Amino acid sequence: MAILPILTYPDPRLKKIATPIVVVNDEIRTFAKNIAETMYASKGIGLAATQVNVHQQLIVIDVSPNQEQLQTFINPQIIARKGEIEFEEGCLSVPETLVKVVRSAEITVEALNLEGKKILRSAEGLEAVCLQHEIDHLKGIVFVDYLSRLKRERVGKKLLKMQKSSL
Ligand code: K1U
Ligand code: ZN
Repeated sequence: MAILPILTYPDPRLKKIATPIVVVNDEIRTFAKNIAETMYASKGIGLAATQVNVHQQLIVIDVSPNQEQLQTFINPQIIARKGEIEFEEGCLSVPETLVKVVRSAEITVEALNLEGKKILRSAEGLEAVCLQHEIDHLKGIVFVDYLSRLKRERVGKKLLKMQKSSL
């Protein structure tokens, strides 16, 4: 297994649109293990392939209190939405930044599992928020894209400064 490097905003590779996975094979299953290990090592509750510079549609989440309920979604699509929820989100690609985002409160996601079988998952609360955040990553959307241009540029400058000072 391996811990993969996570891209940091405003890296332009975070804007790439991920392509669907055609065959769920051992290579995909190994990648799923590595991205899950990366999420746990980074103390995250989710991670999208885009964030580790793999532009294929795969996300992992674990919103359970003891982080013992890993869920992997391949080619996830939101097929139903209800209500609204505002949540202060974090992002492993945007360190030291929390942003309040309004999203759907309840969603149903259709995806493939690691056996390549179709699954449906209904989610609410933090799980729904996290799934929408990760599916956004696959579309090249980072949560700061919901901010005004001025605020987004401020976050970008702050992170570039942090990256330069850590070199
Ligand atoms: O995609 C990511 O960068 C992971 C991100 C997922 C996420 C957290 C919170 C709301 C939506 C999506 C994180 O795991 S950030 C770190 C974290 O564990 C966390 C931060 C704020 C609230 C709850 C958890
Ligand atoms: Zn994120």
